[in-house]
Amino acid sequence: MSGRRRIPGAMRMLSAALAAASLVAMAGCAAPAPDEQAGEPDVGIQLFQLPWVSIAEECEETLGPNGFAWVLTSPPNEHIVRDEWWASYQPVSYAVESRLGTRDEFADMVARCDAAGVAIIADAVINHMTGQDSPGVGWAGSAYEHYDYPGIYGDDDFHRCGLTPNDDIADYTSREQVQTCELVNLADLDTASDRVRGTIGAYLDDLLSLGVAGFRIDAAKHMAADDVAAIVAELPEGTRILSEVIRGGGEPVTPEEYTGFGDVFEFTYARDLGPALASGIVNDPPQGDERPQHVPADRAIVFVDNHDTERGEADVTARDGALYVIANALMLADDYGTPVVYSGYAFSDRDAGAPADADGRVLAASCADATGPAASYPDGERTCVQAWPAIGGMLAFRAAVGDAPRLDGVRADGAYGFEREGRGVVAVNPGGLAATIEIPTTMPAGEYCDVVTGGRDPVEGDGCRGLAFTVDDGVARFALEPLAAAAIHVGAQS
Ligand code: LAG
Ligand code: CA
Repeated sequence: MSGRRRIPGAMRMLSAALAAASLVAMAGCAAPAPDEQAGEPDVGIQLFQLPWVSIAEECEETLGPNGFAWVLTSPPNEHIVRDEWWASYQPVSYAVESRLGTRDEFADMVARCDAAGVAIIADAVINHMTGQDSPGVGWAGSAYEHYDYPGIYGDDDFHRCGLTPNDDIADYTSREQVQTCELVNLADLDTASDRVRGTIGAYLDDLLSLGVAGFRIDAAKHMAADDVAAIVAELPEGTRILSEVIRGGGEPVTPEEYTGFGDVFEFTYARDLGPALASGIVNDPPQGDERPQHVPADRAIVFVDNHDTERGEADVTARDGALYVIANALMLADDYGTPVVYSGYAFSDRDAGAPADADGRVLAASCADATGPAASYPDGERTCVQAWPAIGGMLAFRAAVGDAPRLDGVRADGAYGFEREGRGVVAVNPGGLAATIEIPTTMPAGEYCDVVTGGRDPVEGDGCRGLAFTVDDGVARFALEPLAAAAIHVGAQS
């Protein structure tokens, strides 16, 4: 008895739309032979502040070929006219017209991504409207005031919590404040009202009519779970719902309240992974279904960082290059949750919008020829994480290991790794010294191409494009440079 326990594998729940994506698109190595144990694509990519025309191109050029199943877009609604990226989070109307593109461009994106096997999840900002105290005109020409959006919402449609001097949320231990007061002065919709629910529902239906597969529910914590549930209940069966509920210690509103009608972003995952990598000490995660501060695996959306945390709490971001690859490799090799990879642009000012033209339209950008990570990115440059060879390789690893259980990890020389039973092994060295690590495995003996550094050469018989590692006598051996990740799987023998 080896004493290696098995962590119960998580069956990932996927909507029909996502499951329909084709395995043929897997990249990083030659197309694997049909394999019953291989997994369905489930990985998403957040393409932050990327215009619709560019997302369409990414679906065809990088996302489909690399095996991504879905894209999380930035909000498509009409918004206030400002240069900062967060203008997107202040809706003026539900017209699908924004600095990221027109309604026609949005529809074209959805169709082209669909054809590439990639579903679209739209960021739905439905907790609030603008935070502007003075009247203004939105991106598509709609006039508005703080509590008046002609034709959509009037004064009666907003909460005025009356619990704090300026109606802003001040105390996150108060459920009533969190859900009925204003988040940074953003006019808070009365989501308990049937009228408001109907108006939000019509907006979501409109996006569904354009072909989206589902929604990220922005600021879900700031709406009662019952309110979100009531809105979601009117949507067609199978609509994917990803609620953003930032877990907060000692807060009464919890992510668990939002799991009855969809998935939730599990912030604890990155909060465990980031500091572990930054300190160079990685351990096995807590075991089984009882992971503290984690929603059940089949409800969790996991991420290394997102557009908020890369501007705040995240310990590891694209700025960290190789360490970021390690973080993503561990996440993509894991059996907990559905991962969403993040791709944004470099900045030194947290408010800085994506590069735009003189009228404020965000400029198109392509990652078709990108590699990475780069040593550094000048402000405004796209990180193009979706095109990094290591990320594509890890998506191929994930597809190859499918639902194989994650076994106990091994630590040696500051390196860490684990097996997905019989299907693949991942190893990382987050430290500054070279390390050697041996990980027991039931994979067949042989030489395997490391998918992080290139995988198998697509030209038959040409071996590996990058490194190779061997499995021998039931052990996978990895010699790892400082800040390196490596992964081998049964679909990529040399
Ligand atoms: C979110 N999730 O719950 C988004 O992920 C997050 O990016 C949004 O904040 C927030 N909720 C509201 O949708 C972002 C920026 C804020 C910005 C806000 C509204 O992180 O900085 O606030 O969007 O645009 C900005 C100013 C505030 C000001 C407010 C209203 O920073 O100082 O009070 O606008 O004018
Ligand atoms: Ca609210």
